[in-house]
Amino acid sequence: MAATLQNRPSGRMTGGRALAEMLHLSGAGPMFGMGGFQLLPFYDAMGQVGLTHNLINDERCGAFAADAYARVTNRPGVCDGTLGPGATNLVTGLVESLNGGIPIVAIAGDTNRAHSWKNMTQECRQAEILKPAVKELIRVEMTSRIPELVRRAFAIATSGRPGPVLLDVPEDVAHGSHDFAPEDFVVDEATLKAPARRIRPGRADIERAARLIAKAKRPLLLTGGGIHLSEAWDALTRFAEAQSIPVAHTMSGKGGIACVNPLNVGLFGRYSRIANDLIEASDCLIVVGCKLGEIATKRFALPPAHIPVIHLEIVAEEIGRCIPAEIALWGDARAGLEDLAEALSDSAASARAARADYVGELSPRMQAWEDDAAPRLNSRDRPVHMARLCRELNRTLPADAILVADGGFAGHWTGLLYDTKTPGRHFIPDRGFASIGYGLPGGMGAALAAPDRPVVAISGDGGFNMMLGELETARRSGCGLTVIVVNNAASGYVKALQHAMMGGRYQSADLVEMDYAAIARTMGCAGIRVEDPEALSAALVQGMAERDRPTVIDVVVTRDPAQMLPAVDNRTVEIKQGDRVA
Ligand SMILES: Cc1ncc(C[n+]2csc(CCOP(=O)(O)OP(=O)(O)O)c2C)c(N)n1
Ligand SMILES: [Mg+2]
Repeated sequence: MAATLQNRPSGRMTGGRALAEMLHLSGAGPMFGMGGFQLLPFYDAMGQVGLTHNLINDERCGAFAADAYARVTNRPGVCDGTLGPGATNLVTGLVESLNGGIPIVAIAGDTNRAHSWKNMTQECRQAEILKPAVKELIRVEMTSRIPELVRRAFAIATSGRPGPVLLDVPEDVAHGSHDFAPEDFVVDEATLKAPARRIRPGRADIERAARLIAKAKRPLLLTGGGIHLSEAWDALTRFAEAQSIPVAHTMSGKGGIACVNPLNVGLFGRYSRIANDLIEASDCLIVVGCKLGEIATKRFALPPAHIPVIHLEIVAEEIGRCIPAEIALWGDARAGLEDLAEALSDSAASARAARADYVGELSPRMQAWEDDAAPRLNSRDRPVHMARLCRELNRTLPADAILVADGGFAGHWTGLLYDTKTPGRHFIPDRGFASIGYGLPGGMGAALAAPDRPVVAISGDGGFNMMLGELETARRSGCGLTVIVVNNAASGYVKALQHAMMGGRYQSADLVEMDYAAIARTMGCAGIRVEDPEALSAALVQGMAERDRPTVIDVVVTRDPAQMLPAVDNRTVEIKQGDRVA
C-alpha cells in the first residue's frame, strides 16, 4: 500500500476528527452537507485539518453537487447528512451516482447506539432506506476502525464500475475517542481516483473482435459515460481515426471524441441527427462503456437484431442484458480500445482506404441535417426557440467550458444540439436518474471542482424552482456559475406529452410566469432576462465574466407545447409489431 503521506496524525482523538483526517489525507475536495448533533465532532475538525465544506440547503443538492464534482475530477465527491431526514434526503442524489457509476463517499450520522430503537428523535430505518441507493453501505461500528473503513469506502467508490458508498456513523462512534497510531492513517493512492484499477479484456476475445471489425464495411462506435470514467478520450479518438470508424454517443458519452471531430456523428437513441440511420445501416456495432438502456435504444427499438454487437464494458453482467452481444469484451474502456487498436494496427491503412467512401458520406449527411435544421437553429422567434439557444451556446462557450444540463428539456435539447470542442467531460447531464433539479447544484459542484473554467448550467423553470434555495449556497460559496433557466412557464416535457398523447388536455402542467432574473438579483446574484435571441450571446459572455457570484440568465422560450420536443418521442407513437417508428 502506498503510504505517501507525511504529518500523519496520531494520539487520542474523536471519531469525527479521525474521519476528517482520513478525508484530508485522501485529497477530498470541497464537500457538501448539512450538520446535526451526531456529526458535530466531524464538523469541528474539518476546518482544523484543512477541509473545505459547503453548507447546502437540502442534502439532495449536496449529493448532486458532489456528483458533478466527481464527474469533473473522477475523484470521489463527498457529501453528508445528519440522521433521519438528512440521510433520507440524500437518496435521490445517491441513486443518480449509482446509476451513473459516479464515485461518491457519503456520510450519514446515525443514532447513539446506547439508545437506538427507543423512539430517538429523527430515528428511522435509514440503513435499509439507503442501502439500495448505494454501491455499498458501510456501518461504522467502532471509532478505532474509522481509518480502515474510509479507505474501504474510497476503494469501493473508485474500483470496477465506480459508485456511491455510504458511511453510516452512529453518534457514539463520531463522539467517542480512540488512541490512534500514525500507521492507522494511510491511504492507497490508486483508490483516490477512478478508475482505481484497470482490467483488460481477454486476448482471445480481442482477437475475435478485431477480426469482425476488420471485415466490417460500415462499423460504428456507440459510446456511453464509461468513456469518461475510464478517461478513454485519447484511446477512442486514436482508434476511431486509425480505423476510420464514426462515433455516435449517448447524452452521458458526449465528448468521448470532440463533437467537432468529423468522425463524430452525434447523439443516438431517443433523439438523433444522423446516428440512428447509421446504426440501421451498420454491419458491426462496437459499444463502449454504455448500458444500452431505454433512451440509448429508443425503448429497445434499436439496434436491429441482425447487426453484430461487440460490447466492451467494465461490468461483466451488463453485457447482453438489453441487447445480445456477439462478442463480449469485459474490461476497462481505455484498455480495451488500446488493445483493439493494437490488434488492428497492421491493417489500419488498408481499413482507412476501404472505408474512405463510408467516412466520406458523414460530412455531407451532417450538413444536410444541419441545412434542414437551420431555420430552427437560426430562428429569430420570440419567445426564443430552444434550437437557437443551443446554437448560441455552441457559438459562445469556449473550448474548456463545462455545460451542466438538467433533467427536463434542457438536457435533451443540449444533448442533441450542443457541440463540445475538445474531448473530455465538458457536458454533464444527470442521466443516471434524470431527476429535475440537478442543474443548479450540479453546476455549483462543477464550478467548485474547476474554478478556473467557465461553468454554465441549464435548467428548466420547474427544476430551478425545486432548487431555488441553493442559489443562496451558490452565492455564499462565491462561485462564478452561470445558470440558464429555460423559462417555458411549464412542466414542459409533461405538457408536450399531454399535447401529443392526451389530445391537448393539460393537467398540472403549467407554472406561473416568473422573472427568475429579478429573483436572482434580490438574492444578491446577477440576473439577466432574455426575450430576444439576439441578446443571448452577450448575456452568456456577461455571466461567464462574473467570477465570484452566480448569474441567472432567464430565457423566455416557446410556450407552445407543439413546439417543445426536439423531435418525435417514440413513446408517443403506438408501436405495432413490424412498425418502424420515427
Ligand atoms: C424529480 C422529478 N420529478 C418528475 C420528473 C418527470 N419530468 C421529466 S421532465 C419534467 C418537466 C420538468 O419541467 P421543467 O424543469 O420546467 O423542464 P421543461 O421540461 O419545462 O424544460 C418532469 C416533471 C423528473 N424527471 N424528476
Ligand atoms: Mg419548464
